[in-house]
Amino acid sequence: MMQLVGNPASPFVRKVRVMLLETGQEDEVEMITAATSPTNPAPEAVAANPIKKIPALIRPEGCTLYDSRVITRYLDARADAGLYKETRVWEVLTLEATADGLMDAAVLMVYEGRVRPENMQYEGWIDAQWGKVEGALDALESRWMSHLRGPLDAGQIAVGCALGYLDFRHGERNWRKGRGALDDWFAAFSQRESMVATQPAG
Ligand SMILES: N[C@@H](CCC(=O)N[C@@H](CS)C(=O)NCC(=O)O)C(=O)O
Repeated sequence: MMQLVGNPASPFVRKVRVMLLETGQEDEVEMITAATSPTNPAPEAVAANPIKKIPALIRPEGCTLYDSRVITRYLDARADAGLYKETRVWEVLTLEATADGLMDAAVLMVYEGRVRPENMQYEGWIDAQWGKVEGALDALESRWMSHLRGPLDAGQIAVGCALGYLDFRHGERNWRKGRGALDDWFAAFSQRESMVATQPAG
């Protein structure tokens, strides 16, 4: 049985879990919960990934996989699910990279507040990370809506998890303002069983 080192609060882990549900592979992976942070890495994360991040996918045969983009692509190939369709694979990967970049910035903002001592926190740096989030949101709203509305793919899954993370950790920043198309798309996408089942809490 494969093992997923992860945590339900992580948007990168959620991407993998949504992919497992959407491709019918959820029963083939056991979840190993790891509470990790840059300054206090979980032993499970350290053992599975030299970069000490989650998710990592431990396979009985073959090397342990990281990071999330490698895992989602592997799971798609394993199930022959077509969520990285060959005819538009570069668009799908770029959309996924956009969502992942948004998540990276949004996660770093949370770490800045939680992991760094208060007198070492730098407002300008936090604002700059939020600037990246907004850049990604604006690109989604202005350039990616028709792709997002098309048949399900890995790029959409990543965007769904990224927006879910903004609601979870940065709700007060009101990402929906001026982005009505993306807001509508996310309202519908959030209703998918895979999204409902993986909603972060706490
Ligand atoms: N590029 C990585 C990012 C994963 C990531 O940042 N995970 C966070 C949790 S949301 C983590 O493990 N952080 C611990 C650390 O930064 O050391 C991926 O796509 O898997």
